[in-house]
Amino acid sequence: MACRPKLHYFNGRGRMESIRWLLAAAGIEFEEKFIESPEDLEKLRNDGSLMFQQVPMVEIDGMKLVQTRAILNYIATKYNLYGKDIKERALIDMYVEGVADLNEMILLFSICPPGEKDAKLALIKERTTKRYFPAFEKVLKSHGQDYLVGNKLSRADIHLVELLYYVEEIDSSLIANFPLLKALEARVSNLPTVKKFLQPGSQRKPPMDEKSLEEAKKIFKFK
Ligand SMILES: N[C@@H](CCC(=O)N[C@@H](CS)C(=O)NCC(=O)O)C(=O)O
Repeated sequence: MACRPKLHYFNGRGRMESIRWLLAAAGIEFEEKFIESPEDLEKLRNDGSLMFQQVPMVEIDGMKLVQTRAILNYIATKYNLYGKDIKERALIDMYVEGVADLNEMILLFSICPPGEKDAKLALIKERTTKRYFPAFEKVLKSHGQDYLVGNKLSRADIHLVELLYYVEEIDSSLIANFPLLKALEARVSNLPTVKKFLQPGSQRKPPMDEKSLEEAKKIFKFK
C-alpha cells in the first residue's frame, strides 16, 4: 500500500489549507507534521527538505514537494481532478487562479494589522460581489451543468467551494445573489469525501484566531 502523504506546516489554515481540502475531496488520507516553533522550521531547512526554505512542504510518492501551486497541480493530476484535455485544463487553471486571487486577499486580511482591517475588508466585499462571484455564477449559468468544467468535479470546484466557506465566514449575505454558487456549494459539500472533511474533528482548520496568529508570527518571523 502506498504511503499516506505527509504535510509539513503549522497547525493553521494558511497556504496549506487548500492542499488539505484537495486531498480530502479526493478521498486521500494524509498525515500532518506540525511545525510548532522556529526551531522545527529551522530543522527542516537544515535537513535540506525545503528547496526555498519555505513551507508548505508535502512528502508524497518519494518526493518532498514545495510551492503550493506545484503541490496542488500534482495532487489534482494524480487524482484526476484536472480536466480531460488541455482545453479543460486551461479553463480549470483560469478559474483556479481567480479563486487564488480572492483567497490570497482573505489570507492576508487574516494577518493584517488592526488599522488596515476595515479598508481590506471593504475591498474583499467589493471584489467578491462585483468581480469574482458574478464571474463564476456566469460560468455555471452559461452551461447549466453541475460543475464548472466538463460536467465533472474538478479542482476548480473544490477550490471555489473552499473559498465560498471563507467568504461566508466573513459575511454570509455576500453569496445571497448567487444561487448557482450556493447550489454548487451544496452539491460539493454533499460529496461523501467532502462531507466527512466538513465534520467536526476532521483535519480542516478553523479560522485564524489571535493565538494561532501569534504562533505563526513567531514561527515564520513576520510582523
Ligand atoms: N510561493 C510559496 C510561498 C510560501 C511561503 O510564503 N511560506 C511561508 C509560510 S506560509 C514561509 O515559509 N515563510 C518563511 C520564509 O519565507 O522564510 C508557496 O506558495 O508555497
